[in-house]
Amino acid sequence: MKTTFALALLLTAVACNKTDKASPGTAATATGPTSGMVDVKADGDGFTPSTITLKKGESATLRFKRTTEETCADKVVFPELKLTKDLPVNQVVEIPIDTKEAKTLGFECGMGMYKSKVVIQ
Ligand SMILES: [Cu+2]
Repeated sequence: MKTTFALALLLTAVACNKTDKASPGTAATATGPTSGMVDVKADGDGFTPSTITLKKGESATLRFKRTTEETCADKVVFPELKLTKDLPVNQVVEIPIDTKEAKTLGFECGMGMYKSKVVIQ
C-alpha cells in the first residue's frame, strides 16, 4: 500500500512539473489546507487525493485528469453544486471552487461511487 501511494505521489509530482511549471509547490502531497491549482487524478482507484482541504477565502481550482479507460470515473459529480463534468481521458478539466464559506463538498463518479470530498476550512 505504501509503495503504491508513494508511486502515485511521484506520478502526481511528475505530471505537475510538466503541466504547471508556474507553481511547483502546489502538488497534491500537501496535508494542510491548500489553495491555487490542485491536481486530482481519476483512475481505477477513484479520485486521488480523495480528500482535498482548501483554505477558506483563497481561490482554488481543482484540475481533474482521468488517466485510464479502466474506471467508471468518466465524469465527476458535485451533488451539492448540481454540477456534473465529463472527464475525457488525459484531458485536464478545471473546476473552480467557491471557498467563501467553510464547508464540506462531496464529489463522486457518475454512479455515486468513489465518494470523495473537498473540505473548506
Ligand atoms: Cu462509478
